[in-house]
Amino acid sequence: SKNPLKAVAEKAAEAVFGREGPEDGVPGKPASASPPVAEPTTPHEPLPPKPDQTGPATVSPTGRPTGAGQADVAQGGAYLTNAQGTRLHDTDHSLKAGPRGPVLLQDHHLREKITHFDHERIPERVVHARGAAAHGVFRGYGTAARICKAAFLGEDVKTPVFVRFSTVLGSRGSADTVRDTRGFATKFYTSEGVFDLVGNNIPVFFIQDAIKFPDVIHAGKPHPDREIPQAQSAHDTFWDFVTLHSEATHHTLWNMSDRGIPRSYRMMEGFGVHTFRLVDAEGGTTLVKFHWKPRLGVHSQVWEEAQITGGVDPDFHRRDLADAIEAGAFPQWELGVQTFPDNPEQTFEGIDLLDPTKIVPEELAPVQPVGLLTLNANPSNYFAETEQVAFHTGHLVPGIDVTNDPLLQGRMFSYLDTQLTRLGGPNFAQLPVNRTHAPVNDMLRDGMHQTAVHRGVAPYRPNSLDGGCPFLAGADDGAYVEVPAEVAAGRKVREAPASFDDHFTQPRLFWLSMTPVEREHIVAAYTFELGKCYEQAVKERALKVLARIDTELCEQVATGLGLPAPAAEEPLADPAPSPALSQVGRTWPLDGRIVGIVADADADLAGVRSLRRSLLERGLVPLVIAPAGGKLGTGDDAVTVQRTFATARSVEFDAVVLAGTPAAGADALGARDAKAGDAHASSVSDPRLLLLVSEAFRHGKAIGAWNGGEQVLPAAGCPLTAPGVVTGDSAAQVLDEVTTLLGAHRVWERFPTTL
Ligand code: HDD
Repeated sequence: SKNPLKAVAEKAAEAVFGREGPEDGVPGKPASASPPVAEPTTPHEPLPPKPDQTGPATVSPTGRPTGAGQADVAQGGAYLTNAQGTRLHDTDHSLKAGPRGPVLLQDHHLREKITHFDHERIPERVVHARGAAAHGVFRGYGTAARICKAAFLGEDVKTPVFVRFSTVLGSRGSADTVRDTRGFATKFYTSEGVFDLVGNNIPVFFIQDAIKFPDVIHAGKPHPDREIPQAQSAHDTFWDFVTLHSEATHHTLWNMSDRGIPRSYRMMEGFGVHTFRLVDAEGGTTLVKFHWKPRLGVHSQVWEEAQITGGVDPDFHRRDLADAIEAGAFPQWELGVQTFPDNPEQTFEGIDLLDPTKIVPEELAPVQPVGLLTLNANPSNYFAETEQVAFHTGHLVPGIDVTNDPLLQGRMFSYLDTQLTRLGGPNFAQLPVNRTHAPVNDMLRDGMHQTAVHRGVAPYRPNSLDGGCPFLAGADDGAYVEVPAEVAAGRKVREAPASFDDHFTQPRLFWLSMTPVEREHIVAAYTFELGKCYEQAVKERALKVLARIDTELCEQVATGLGLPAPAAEEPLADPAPSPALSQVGRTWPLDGRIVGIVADADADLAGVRSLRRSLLERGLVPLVIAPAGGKLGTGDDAVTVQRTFATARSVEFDAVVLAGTPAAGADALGARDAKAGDAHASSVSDPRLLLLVSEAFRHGKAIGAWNGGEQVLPAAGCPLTAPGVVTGDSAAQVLDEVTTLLGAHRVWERFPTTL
C-alpha cells in the first residue's frame, strides 16, 4: 500500500536537493550517471526462510504488523504537532525576547518537549534489567492434552507469544556476554488469558525461599560504596553470600560452567525451574517441570571470548537475535515437560520436587515435547515492548497451577508489586505489549494511567443496575479454578523441610556429568572469579564448598589461587551422572552460524564467491573480511567486503576460512603485479589478522585455508597439523570439513588451553 508520507518526503527532498536527488551528500549537486556505491558493511546476508520457518504472520499486541514490511516511520502524519495535536511552526528555537534575549516562561512547547524528555526513563528492572525480546508463535502439538486442559497446548493451536531474554545482574546498558544466569520469559497470549512462563536458562535457583531474594541480589549487585563491578559475580559480596548459603552451591556451579556464558540466546535451554501442577479436563493433576529445548542446540562462548565480546560488541546477543530474525533464520525451541505423579510427598525418585535447587535428571524423567516456539518478528519499539513488558508467575490459565515451592510462592507476590513502581501504577495490563488477547471484563477501575473509558455505573457484583453483569463462570465455562490441593495441617513455622538440607549431592551430579573439557572450563571459571576476590576468608570458605563437590575440582582451583586445598568435611555422595547435562559430543544444525572469509584483492576471488554461495545455500552466514572496506576485484563479479581488519574480531565468527591465491592458470584477474604482491604480503602479516586467527584457534574454532591461505597460520601460533585446521587446494575442498566441524560447535580436542 502507498505510504502517505512518501509524497511529503519526496517533496521535501526535492526542495532541499533539487529534482535529481542527493549525491555524495552534497545538496544541490546534480546526480551523475553512476549509482551510489552500495553500503559495504551490510551485516548479514538475508537467509532464505526455510519451509518450516514460515510461521503465520505475527501482529504485535497493538494489532500492528511487526517486523518486515512495516512502514518505517516514527510519525503518523505529515506535520509536526505538540502532544495536543496542534501544528507547530518551529521546534528548534525557544521563544525569546529578541534573537539574543532571554527565553520566555510562556514557551509551552519548550516546556512540554523538555519535560517529556526529562521523564523518558523509567526505573529499570531491579534484576534482569538488560534484555532483548522478540514476537513469535507457539504451536501446540496436542500431546499434553492427556494431562493439561490449557487450550493453547491443543493440537495445532497457534498462540502469539512475546519472549524476553535477559541477564540478571547488570544494568540496562551493561554487556550481554557477562558470566551470569539468563532470563527466558515467555508471554503466551492465549484464548483463555495470558500465561507467563518466567524462567531462566539454568534449571535450579540460588535460594530455596523467596525471603532470601533481596539478600542474594544485594550480594550479586555491584558493591554499594563504589558501585562496581558492573554485571559481574567475580567479587567478594557475591562469593561471601554463596559460600555462606550452601544451598546456592548448585546454581553457582551452573554459573561457573559454560552455561553461564551462552553463545547466543538462540542456543540456550530454558527452564520453568519450579515444579508446576497441570490439570486435565477431568480435574486430574500431574506435577511437571517445563523445559525449552533449542533446535540449534546448547552452545556457549569460552571465557576469554566472552570477555572480548563484552568490549568489542556489548550488544552481541541482542544483535544476534535481531539479525537472525530479520534474516528469516527464525529461532525455535520445543517446549517439553517432565512429568511426575502428584503424590502427597511431592517427591520423585527421592528428589524433593518443591526444592528449586534440585533438578530431576532427564534420564529418570524424559522431557516430552508438547509444542514448538518460533520467534519470527522483532519488536518495533524497544521501550514500548521490551522495556514495558510485565511478566508475572501469577499469570496462569486454566490447566496450569502452582505448587508450594516457597520460592515460587514468594514470586507470586513480587512481580505484581515491582510493576507498580516500574510501570507507574496498577494499569500496566493495558499497555499494548501486556494486553491479553482474550476479552477483558474486570471490575478494576481508575488509577494512574487508566486508558480504558469504562461505561456503566456498577463495577461491583452482584448488582441489579448493570443488568446484573458480570456473571461468574464455572470450570465448565473456562473459569480458572485453583486445584483444591491438600494443605498439611501443622504449626506456623519459619522452617524448611529436612529434604531441603542436601546441598551437595546434585552439584556433584552436575560435575560428574561434565566432559573433561567442560570441567576444565569450570575450574578456570572458579579460579578467575575467586581470584578477583580480596577477602582471604571468602576464598577459603569457597574452597571448603568445592571440596564437598569434588576433590579434583577443589585441588585445581586451590592451586590456581595459591592456597592449600581443604579436605571434604563430609564423605562425597555418589550420584549417577546425567549425560544430558553436557553440551559436548553431539552435532547440531548450522543455521545462522557465521563464517569469516579472509581475503584481499590478490586472493582467489572466484573461490571466495563460490564459498559464499555454498555457505548461504547451507543456511550459514558468510562475512568477507579484508584489509580495507569497499570491493575486492572489479566489475560485476567484485566481492563486497563486510568486515575490515579494523572492524573484525574473532568473536563474531564461528569459523574462519583464509582464502589463498588463485590456482595456477585459473587467475581470472590476470597476472599479479608487483604492487599487488606487496599489498598481499603486508595483509597476511597484519597483526590484526594474526590476532584474529590466533584467537579463533585458542577458542576452539574451525579454521580452513586454501591454496596458500595457510601461510598466515604458523605466524598466528596455529600449527597446520592441529585438530580442526583444514587445508586444501580449493575453497570447495575445505568447505565440507569446516561445516562438519561446525556441527559439533567447537573443536573440543584443542582444549586444554588456559581458558
Ligand atoms: Fe525473578 C524478573 C526469572 C526468582 C523477583 N525474574 C525476572 C525475570 C526473569 C525472572 C526471567 C525477567 C522478566 C522480564 O524479562 O521482564 N526469577 C526468575 C526465576 C526465578 C526468579 C527463574 C526462580 C526460579 N524473582 C525470583 C524471586 C523473586 C523475583 C524469588 C522475589 C522474591 N524477578 C523478580 C522481580 C522482577 C524479576 C523483582 C524484576 C523485574 C520484574 O520482576 O518484572 O519481581
